[in-house]
Amino acid sequence: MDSHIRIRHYEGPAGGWGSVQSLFRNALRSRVRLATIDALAHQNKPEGFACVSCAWAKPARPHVAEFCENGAKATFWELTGKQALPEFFATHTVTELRTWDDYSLEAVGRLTHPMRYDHLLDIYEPVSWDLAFEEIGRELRAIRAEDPKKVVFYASGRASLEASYMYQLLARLYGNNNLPDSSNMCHETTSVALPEVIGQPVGSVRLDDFAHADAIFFFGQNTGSNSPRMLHQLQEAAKRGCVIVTFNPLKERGLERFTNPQNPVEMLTGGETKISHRYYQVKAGGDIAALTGMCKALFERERASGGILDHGFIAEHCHGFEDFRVFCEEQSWGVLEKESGLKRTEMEEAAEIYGRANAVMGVYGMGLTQHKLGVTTVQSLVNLLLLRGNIGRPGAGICPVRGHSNVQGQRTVGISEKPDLVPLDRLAELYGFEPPREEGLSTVDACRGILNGEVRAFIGLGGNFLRAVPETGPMEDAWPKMRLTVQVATKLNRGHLFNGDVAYLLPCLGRLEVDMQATGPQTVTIEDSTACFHASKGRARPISEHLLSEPAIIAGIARMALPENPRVPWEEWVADYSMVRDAIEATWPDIFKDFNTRMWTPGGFEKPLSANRREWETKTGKANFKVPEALSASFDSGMHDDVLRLITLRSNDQFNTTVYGYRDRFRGVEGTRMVIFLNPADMARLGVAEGGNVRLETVAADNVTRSVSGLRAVSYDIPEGCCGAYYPECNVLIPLSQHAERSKVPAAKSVPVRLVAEGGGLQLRAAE
Ligand SMILES: Nc1nc2c(c(=O)[nH]1)N[C@H]1C(S)=C(S)[C@@H](COP(=O)(O)OP(=O)(O)OC[C@H]3O[C@@H](n4cnc5c(=O)[nH]c(N)nc54)[C@H](O)[C@@H]3O)O[C@H]1N2
Ligand SMILES: Nc1nc2c(c(=O)[nH]1)N[C@H]1C(S)=C(S)[C@@H](COP(=O)(O)OP(=O)(O)OC[C@H]3O[C@@H](n4cnc5c(=O)[nH]c(N)nc54)[C@H](O)[C@@H]3O)O[C@H]1N2
Ligand SMILES: [Mo]
Repeated sequence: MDSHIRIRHYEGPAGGWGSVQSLFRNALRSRVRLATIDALAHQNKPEGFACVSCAWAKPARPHVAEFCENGAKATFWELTGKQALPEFFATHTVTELRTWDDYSLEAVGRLTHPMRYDHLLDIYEPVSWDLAFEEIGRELRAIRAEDPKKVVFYASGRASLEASYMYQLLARLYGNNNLPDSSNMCHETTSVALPEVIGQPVGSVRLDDFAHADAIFFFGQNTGSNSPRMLHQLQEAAKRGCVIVTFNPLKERGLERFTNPQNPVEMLTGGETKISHRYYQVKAGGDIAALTGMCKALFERERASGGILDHGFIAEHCHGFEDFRVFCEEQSWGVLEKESGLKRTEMEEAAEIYGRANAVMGVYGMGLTQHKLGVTTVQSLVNLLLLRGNIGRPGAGICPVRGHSNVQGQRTVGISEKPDLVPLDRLAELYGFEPPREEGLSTVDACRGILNGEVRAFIGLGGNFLRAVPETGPMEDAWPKMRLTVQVATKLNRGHLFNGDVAYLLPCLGRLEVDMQATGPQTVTIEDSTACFHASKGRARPISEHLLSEPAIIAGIARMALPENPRVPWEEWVADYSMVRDAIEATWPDIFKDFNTRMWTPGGFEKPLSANRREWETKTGKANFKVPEALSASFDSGMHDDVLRLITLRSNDQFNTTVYGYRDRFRGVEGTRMVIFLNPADMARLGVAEGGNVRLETVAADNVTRSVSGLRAVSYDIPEGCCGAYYPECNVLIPLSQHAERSKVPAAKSVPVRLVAEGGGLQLRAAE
């Protein structure tokens, strides 16, 4: 094996000294600015700034240091002193940069100047903001005259409520609803599933509920890596006697044990809290079966001894109960065991824990949403909660854990391709125009449009669209056929290396930096995973004097691309963001009443949630039980022994396509991301040795070859028939057609693949 690559089992807990060491390494590598220390002290504090990492709730009474290992890494990454200056771009062609990996590209440092791509020289060259806006405006006007539906306005879930509101208005004034955002690859499944069954598109759990839950059921959410601040609430809950039950194919350290790095006693004594009391290694895509099994067990217990179901709640509040009961009773344990990968006794045991707990929360993440039947899976979890009235009372509820720090908020303020979710009449009235009513392009549809040449321009407000989407091979080939591509970003990424005829890379302020405008320093707002809104104020000096804020860039494009509209005060909005908040309040008066005052509420101010009042804004006016249409959420039928279900995963050292380093401490992998986690029995069966090189090939009916070579085999505690490898390296394997049926979220958590032995270091064992 190469000398820098190490694979070993990590024995420590999540948090603890490992997390402190990891932080120091990252701080050194990022060459952070001095402002970082000040920044960390104000992270997630009232009067401070909202972390740019995950969307987890920010408590009213924060810990002394209300940040986690990964939140601090995100702060270091943004406040790096390193710069990607024009001289850097002058000496590296874009073609050369395409040979760099994701880590090296972002590690160059913060973007400092607006840049325009020169096709002849194959380099990015500095350009003035005025010229940039002028040309982008001219190009957009030309396409608009042809057909305004040919432009996509993508947003990654980080931009503030203010920037997001302005961005959706730009798209609608331009003439389309083509507003996909990262949520289309993420919790869109939630936004489709929850309104049908509980009448609201977001979760019902608030932070306070963690103090009242008797049991918390986790499905497909990797807290230790992806929302580590939640470990504080979990640790407190576990110490109080709350039972935590996890359903996850992989043994994830952050869901097993935790040492609070902010607790000196725990750090010195090596004290750790066991997080999960039960850990069920469900098959990828097996949750519908597991949940059905639990419900079946509950019905059996109810019949035997009674006292299990909340009959009063079901009679008063629910619809579809009888059909659901019959469905569960009809399923055979044999089939449920096969589809879930769990034993009947395990499903019965989980049901018993559920049945004994007074208040239960269902928490979930990408392990449920990124499947063919993701919507059904989320609704199956709601079925379980409804049986005992676990929605709309303290300590209970459904808790989708969102990703990007403002992804939920972007949807709230109108970034959506679905016109039904947006008060278009209100926008029409406020701004005196006729908004487009036709459904816009989701991420998957935008990819289709780019592949078939219908989409002519792509504007990206943050993110790394081309790297985060499925089918990256053909997507990279098709991308340059667009006329115009514009990327608003803080750091260079691979998505910036594929360019349309006219292409711009526009650098913006990060949320941690002072945003100085005509009326003074500005504050922005975000919404967290528990539907609370917070103010966020940057404190660090901007890395470059040439940066503009996201609102300023949006306004700059809008003023040049759109006809004059005196009712849309782009310039005044940029000068004073409180005026954008007034506009948001005018658009959604119920949600954002007194926005400019309430945004300072410690812990955030709450968005009203109807399900918490047990008012069900569904078609039936009730909370709906849903009978699943199938028991497997995956694309493959599970019929062929040599087809594995590939889970594409995040490491502890990345934030989506941003790779901070090559150390996945919790999974014991160092020095490389090109690994595949396999069950030892599958390795033996398929003749693959530890550390051997393998190639993965997608199994799909369309005859397209999709493969990734040079992955090293690592034996791991994962169910037979499932394997894991990192995102975004493996996105080439995901066919665009394999997405969640109703939400169109790419099915990144069970890609049917075949494993092919490669030469070079592979020690084949004779197949038994
Ligand atoms: N440090 C860090 N923080 C992040 C991010 C990051 O990349 N790095 N990304 C942010 C974003 S945008 C998001 S959306 C969230 C993502 O956070 P998560 O929702 O935690 O997403 P993943 O890490 O992709 O996968 C979650 C878990 O699902 C499990 N899983 C896979 N398939 C199944 C299945 O079929 N059933 C079950 N029950 N489990 C399954 C996997 O083993 C994994 O542990 O985190 C956010 N926070
Ligand atoms: N195979 C597979 N694919 C997946 C997933 C998976 O689990 N498996 N997960 C999916 C999920 S959940 C998500 S959310 C998407 C993520 O998709 P995206 O949100 O598009 O991608 P990110 O990697 O978060 O974007 C990183 C880039 O954002 C830019 N950036 C950072 N901060 C700022 C800022 O403040 N302003 C601006 N303008 N730009 C900024 C930087 O240039 C950085 O390079 O990927 C999805 N793709
Ligand atoms: Mo996400």
